[in-house]
Amino acid sequence: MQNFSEYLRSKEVSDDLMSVLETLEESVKQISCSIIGGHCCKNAGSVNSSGEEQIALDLQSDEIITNEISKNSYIGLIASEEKPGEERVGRGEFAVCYDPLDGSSLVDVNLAVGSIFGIYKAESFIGVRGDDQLASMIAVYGPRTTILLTVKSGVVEFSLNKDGEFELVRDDLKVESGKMFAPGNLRACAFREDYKKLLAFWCENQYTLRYSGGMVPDVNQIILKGKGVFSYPAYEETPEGKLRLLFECAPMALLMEEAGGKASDGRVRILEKEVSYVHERTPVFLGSKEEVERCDEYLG
Ligand code: AFP
Repeated sequence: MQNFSEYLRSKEVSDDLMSVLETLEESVKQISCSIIGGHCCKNAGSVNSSGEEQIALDLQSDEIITNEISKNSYIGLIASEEKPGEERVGRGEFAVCYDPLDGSSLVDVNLAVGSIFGIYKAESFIGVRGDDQLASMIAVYGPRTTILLTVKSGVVEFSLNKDGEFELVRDDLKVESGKMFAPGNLRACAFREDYKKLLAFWCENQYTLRYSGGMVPDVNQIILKGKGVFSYPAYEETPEGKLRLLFECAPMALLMEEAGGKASDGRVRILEKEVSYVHERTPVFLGSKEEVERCDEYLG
């Protein structure tokens, strides 16, 4: 079984990018420990730049990643969902954006949560597109701690073993067709006939519902099962949608497209959208080609 570094070497990833990814791998190991440690479910008494209540684990996860990144001179720029804006942290040419703990409202009810990372070479995140990413990865803190990674040559899964090593457990993951849906933001149905009609299609065609309220485990499931669609549309109350382009949608979109799926905002590819503000939100539809095209048809 290849470990994380052996896999990267086998893909001839450059030494500097490998070092960056190993830093993020180490962060994930530490976050996994802090979640299992069970503390920090309490509210931190603060809100992030998106106006969302922070729990102590959000802040602790952010601190773990920021601390590990500070030791890596290849990384010069960071942006975190838990920080107000991008921060220059050195002269390195790599830029890492991350949602340190996505699904924090699920921690206290013991549901799976995750971390999301996008890796670029950029002087600023303003103006980048998801297509500019050199790599992206998500970590899932569930019964097992796993990582889905792409270095733009397919998608692979690693699992943290009892020796504290991530080992490669699945490679060349592909998303084809299949009747599974993860429909977010059902509130929008009160305002959007088109979303109601799309949901009716899925229900009338006996799709299997798989929605946890955590984007990371929900998208992870679609990639591992090789089928399905995750939807989170906008509506009057959230005209740009809820999910963040830079921290959540672009890294996931890269994984989905590398697995042969699609990712759109209902009109354009997520990976083509230029970031104009680090906390910018977007509607998002991720999954098999067929299902995302259906979302575009119904909602575009
Ligand atoms: P929290 O981080 O507040 O738990 O939100 C999780 C999330 O950002 C994403 O992981 C989910 O897919 C989405 O929000 C769920 O949103 P709804 O609560 O509107 O279903």
